[in-house]
Amino acid sequence: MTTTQRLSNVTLKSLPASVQRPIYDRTAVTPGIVHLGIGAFHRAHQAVYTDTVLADGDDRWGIVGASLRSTDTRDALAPQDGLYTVAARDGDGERLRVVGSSIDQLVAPEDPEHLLETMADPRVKVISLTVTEKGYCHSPSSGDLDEGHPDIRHDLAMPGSPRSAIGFIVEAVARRRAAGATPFTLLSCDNLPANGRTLKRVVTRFAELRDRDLGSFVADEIACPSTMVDRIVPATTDADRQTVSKSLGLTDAWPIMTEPFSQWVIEDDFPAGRPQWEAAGATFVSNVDPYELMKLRLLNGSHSTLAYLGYLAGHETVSDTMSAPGFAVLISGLMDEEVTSTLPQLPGIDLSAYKTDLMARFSNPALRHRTWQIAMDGSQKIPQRLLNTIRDRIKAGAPFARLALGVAAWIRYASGVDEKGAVIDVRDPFAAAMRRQAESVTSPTELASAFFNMEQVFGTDLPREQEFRSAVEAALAQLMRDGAAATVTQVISP
Ligand code: CS2
Repeated sequence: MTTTQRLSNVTLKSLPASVQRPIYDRTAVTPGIVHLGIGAFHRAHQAVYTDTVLADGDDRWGIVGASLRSTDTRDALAPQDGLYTVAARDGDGERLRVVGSSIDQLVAPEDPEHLLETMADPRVKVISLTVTEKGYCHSPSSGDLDEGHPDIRHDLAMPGSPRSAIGFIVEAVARRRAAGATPFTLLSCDNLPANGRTLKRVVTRFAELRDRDLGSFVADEIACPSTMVDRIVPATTDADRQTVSKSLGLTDAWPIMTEPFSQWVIEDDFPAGRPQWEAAGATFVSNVDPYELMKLRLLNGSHSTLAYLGYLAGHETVSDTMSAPGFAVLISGLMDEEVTSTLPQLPGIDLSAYKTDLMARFSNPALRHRTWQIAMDGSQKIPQRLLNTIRDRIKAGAPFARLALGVAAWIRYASGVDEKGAVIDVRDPFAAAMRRQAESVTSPTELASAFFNMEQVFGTDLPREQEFRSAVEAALAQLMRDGAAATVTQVISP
């Protein structure tokens, strides 16, 4: 048992001088942002930018965070007055920063009314979200609200005590509207294509299903700027808790592990006002789409490919995978030969430097980023990370063998049994259905066909493309015959 004191407002002053900490008066900070989904990613990203804004003297932007399910984050942070450490690590060492922007932590299912009241507070100008892809209750291939989703049906039946982020947002909009308060801005910080527009589409549809007028109000009055968010944030382990607490000389129940790199590109559309996040390094633009495509296709597309193939080849982390034979060549080939030509030109962005940085970030030896963690929720991720790129390649009449291998590796992984015959703990909203499909087939071609029938993932267009079917089937057959490690070393430039 540890005998050190807990990190808190009172113990802050005992931190070693090397640890950056909030130097502003936290008691003067008022709530300006409600963030839905206060997981590790939010705490390593938006909360850090906002901490800088508060340190610059604008105390209107305290973050009230809400977890939509579990009590873990609140249980860890509340005894620490919301303080926690961000540890940025690479081969050169570690920098610790205690972040103070989280001023309250709520657990939505414990008291939905309290969260709704907070969202309706006129001082709150921004509702931001990191609820992961599946939190949007939409079809990943079409971007439309999934009206049959159990949480959506629940929230339509009981709008005053919602479960989903979408239900909370629309009820809060309705309450502010009834009270004549200015509407807030909705800020999606998830890895979805056109995340702001996708959010707007699902909330507008949900509001319409509640009542026509409310639907028009959301469509006309609620700004939903899109954002591109980037920072690699592996899950915290008990060993991380111990080493960080030791460096602090105080116990931090939930430090966040990350890399030094951080990027945030945001569309500047905040009618109710916003924090000066540019002071913390964010970039404001009029259209985020090209940045988002670049990041989703190069970073996330490579990440998912590394995760499925790396896991199947027996590697625990992304950096282990990157140092195994063939993987770095495969990933740089995927980025240079198959993804880059699908990206629009971005003035001021040097794509070669971006890709070189990505290779270094994936290889960061200090980040133990598990392939299993990235492999989660593939059905929600594959469309924007790999399939849309493949669509563009098909349109251009260009080859896409490496992208097809990434898709095949996902199918192989999601079928639920690894190369040694052991069960894979597949975490995905469709896990059970995918497992059943895999069990009912006998050949790679049948397995691929069974997956192609998932319209929410592949849409109706891709399964009709013979070129697509053949490329994925061939890669899947090879993976099942030779295994992932050997397949990776055999992929050559087409
Ligand atoms: C990762 C991302 O878990 C995953 O699916 O690909 O979380 C990735 O680390 C971030 O998008 C980096 O910004």
